[in-house]
Amino acid sequence: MNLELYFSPGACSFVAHFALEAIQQASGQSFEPRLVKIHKGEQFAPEFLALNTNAQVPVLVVDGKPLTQIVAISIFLDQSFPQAKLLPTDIWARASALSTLTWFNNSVHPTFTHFFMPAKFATDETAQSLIKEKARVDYRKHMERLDGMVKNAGTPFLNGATPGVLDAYALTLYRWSGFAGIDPASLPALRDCVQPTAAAPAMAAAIARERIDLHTYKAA
Ligand SMILES: N[C@@H](CCC(=O)N[C@@H](CS)C(=O)NCC(=O)O)C(=O)O
Repeated sequence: MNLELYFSPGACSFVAHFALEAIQQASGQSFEPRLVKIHKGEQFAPEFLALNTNAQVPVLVVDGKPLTQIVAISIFLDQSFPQAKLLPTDIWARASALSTLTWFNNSVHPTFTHFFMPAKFATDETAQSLIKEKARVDYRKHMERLDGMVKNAGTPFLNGATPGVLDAYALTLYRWSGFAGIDPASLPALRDCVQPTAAAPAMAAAIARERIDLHTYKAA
C-alpha cells in the first residue's frame, strides 16, 4: 500500500501522524510525510484543494486516493493495520472510543478553532473578541470534562493499556489548552497522562518530526 500524509505541525493531523508511526513500528508499512504550512496558507494552493476542497489537514492519500476527516482516517487505518492497536477491539470499548473521538472532532476541536481563528466566524473585530472569549470559557469546560474522563478511565490510557488515536487527539487538545491560557495544574489527570503518552515510541517519533513541545502554557 502506498501511503502519504499531508500534515501541519501541532495541528489535529498529529492524530493521523501518530497512527502512521504506530503502523510503521508494528508492521513495517511506511508512509511519506508531506508538510503543509497552514500558517502560510498552503492549504489554499490548487494542488492541495484538489486533494481536500475543505482546505484542511489531515489528508491521507492511499494508493493515490485522498481520504479526509480524522474519524474516517482512524477507522480506515485501524481496520487495515489492526496490529497497531489504534482503537480498542472489544465492541463496546471500541464504540465508546469512537463516541469520544467524534466528540473531540465535532465539539472540542471546533471550540478551539473559534478561540484560535475567530476571524473565520466574524469580520467585525469586536464580534471576534467576543467569540474568542466565549470559546475560551467553553474550551475550559470541555477540557475539564476530558480531565474527568481520563481520571475515571480505569486504564493507563484512554485507548486501554497502550495509547491509541484517542490519546493522540487528547494530547493535541491538551497542547492547545495552553495556548488558550488554561493552567495544566487545573487538568491534573490529563497532564499526568499526557507525559507517558508522549513518551510512547510512535508518539515520540511524530512529536520529533513535528518539532512540537508539550508545554505550551505560559503563566500570565
Ligand atoms: N473535521 C476535520 C477538521 C480538520 C481541521 O480543522 N484541520 C485544521 C487544522 S487542526 C486545518 O487544516 N485548518 C486550516 C484552516 O483553517 O485554514 C478533520 O477531522 O479532519
